[in-house]
Amino acid sequence: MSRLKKNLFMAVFLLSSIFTFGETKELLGRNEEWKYSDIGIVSESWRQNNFNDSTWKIGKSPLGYGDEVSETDPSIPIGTAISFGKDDDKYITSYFRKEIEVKNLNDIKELEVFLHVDDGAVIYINGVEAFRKGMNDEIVSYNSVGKFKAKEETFIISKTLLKEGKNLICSEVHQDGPTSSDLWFELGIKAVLNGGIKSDTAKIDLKEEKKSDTIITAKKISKITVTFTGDTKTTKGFAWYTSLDSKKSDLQIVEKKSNIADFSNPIKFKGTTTIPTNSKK
Ligand SMILES: [Ca+2]
Repeated sequence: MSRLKKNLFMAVFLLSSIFTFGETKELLGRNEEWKYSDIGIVSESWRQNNFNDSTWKIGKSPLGYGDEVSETDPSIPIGTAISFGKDDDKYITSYFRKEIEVKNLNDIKELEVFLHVDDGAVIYINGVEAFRKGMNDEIVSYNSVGKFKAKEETFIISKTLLKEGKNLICSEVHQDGPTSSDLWFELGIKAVLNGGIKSDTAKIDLKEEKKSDTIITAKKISKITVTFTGDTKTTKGFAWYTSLDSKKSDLQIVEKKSNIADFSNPIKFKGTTTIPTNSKK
């Protein structure tokens, strides 16, 4: 293998390894059953482990009312229609509880979360707020209104609130007002696992010895371009293309020693994101 070709192979392999959403394990499916309260205000201890939710109802997700199918993906029907009180004076907040089982916490690097909420939500893991969408930064109460304009998002959060074994996930979903016509709550959580990504997650076409525009098929990365300037042993430029729902991605580089890349001690770079003029999606 010529030096140039070898360099190119290394560069492209390493680039294919930046994908940090790589190997995941589902912790909470988007269509699982939740316990829920749809009767208005609840006790302040509703999101604690020792709260007695035996009188709460049980329903399959997505939960809500006013929409037969998801507004962002019409192939997803509502799982459970919940109550809302009076039509012109609906309950502002509805409450949801779910227990999940976590095994081998040490193998988990971080969490990939999907949330579709109408109109806003605060999510707690084991009684502590993990994140919120569509709610301002103030302390939330039953009467706090929200508006998550994007409606759905997939994003990464830290695993620090998780523990080995049983974990309690709680969500309070807020309407944007008492006459709002619809409510939607759909949450999924995947564990992003530590360790390497198998090299077969990226198929690299090296038959054509292109110096740039090398196309790979990897999960969620549609294309990587490599730019060579000056001494190729020390300097390379690259851009990677992800879909618009990847809000940001960072680059990790490791030396390839076998077919498994070891990411325990990578060189890390922060990337910048822009929408290219030639590929707007
Ligand atoms: Ca609404």
